[in-house]
Amino acid sequence: MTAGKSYSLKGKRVWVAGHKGMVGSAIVRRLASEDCTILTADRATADLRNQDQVTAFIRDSKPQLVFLAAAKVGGILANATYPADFLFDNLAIQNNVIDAAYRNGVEKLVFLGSSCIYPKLAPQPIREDALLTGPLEPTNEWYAIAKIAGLKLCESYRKQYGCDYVSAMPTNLYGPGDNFNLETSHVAAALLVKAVQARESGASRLDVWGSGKPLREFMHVDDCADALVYVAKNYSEDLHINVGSGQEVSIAELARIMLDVTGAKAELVFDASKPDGTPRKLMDSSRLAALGWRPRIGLREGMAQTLVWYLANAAKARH
Ligand code: GFB
Repeated sequence: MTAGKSYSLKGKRVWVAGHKGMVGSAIVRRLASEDCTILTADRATADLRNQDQVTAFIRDSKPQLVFLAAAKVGGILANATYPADFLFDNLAIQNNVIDAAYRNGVEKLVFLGSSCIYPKLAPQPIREDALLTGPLEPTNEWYAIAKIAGLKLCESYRKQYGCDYVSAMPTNLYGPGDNFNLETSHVAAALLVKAVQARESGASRLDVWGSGKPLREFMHVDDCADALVYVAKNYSEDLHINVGSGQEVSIAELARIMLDVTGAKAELVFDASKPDGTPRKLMDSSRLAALGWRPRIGLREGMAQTLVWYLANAAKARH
């Protein structure tokens, strides 16, 4: 595969939209070792759902590269509970940022999507060309439709205006800065919190939503941030690119890893009243590998590192 033209970050003004989120904050950490100026905007400066505020921020701060990591995100229950927010807020954020970027001469933009853009029953591992070949998983179709619109918006600005705007689709992520709220979080953060609580309380059971059978591919957010910077530098094609780790486990296996990592002694109890979601979403990330990028952080090692971060940071905030 041809890598397309390469893009240097040297001396560039780089806006990380969504710098307070798990992915955005990891991109900021990663960019610290690049010779570039990092720009951020908190919500008081620019509510990304507001077109005028986004336009003013981009016009005044003059970024040359934008990482669009800002989004309304959440786990399987949050997606089902807030479908309007997941669709409307995400459409608004990406429309505002991508269009204002174009109108103010932003040279390069990396839009972040998600592996949930693919059909529920896509052939595994999922290649980029599986997009729009079948029905979506109902538990996250609102978020998926927003993200599909976002990647198509980038593609359309490439075609119509010649913008070097690309889209990357990360797999399920975890790590420092994750959302550890049990109602709205993704599974990795939720099971980490539950295992810590079981260890602290000596509880004999740990509740796992659904059957425990769905398979998920997990990637540490620092690997993801490294891949996104690599994509910014080395990828320039119309088609979006998968960003996966190849590390796939069942939810039950993930729960057992959490028990091991935390030292909790609980028994896993599966709650069939909660949804399983899509049975499997392992991405084929061979196009990214062909560009020369590899993940570095193993799942168990990454979870242990996240536990240390959680105990030093988020756990304190809960008490
Ligand atoms: O991570 P998760 O919320 O979302 O759930 P998805 C993954 C699997 O873990 C599901 C199970 O089968 C859940 O039922 N699970 C078990 C749990 N225990 C828990 C728990 O305590 N909390 C949570 N949250 N899940 C998301 C999409 O899908 O993937 C987003 O909703 C996004 O839109 C993201 O695309 C990457 O992996 O099913």
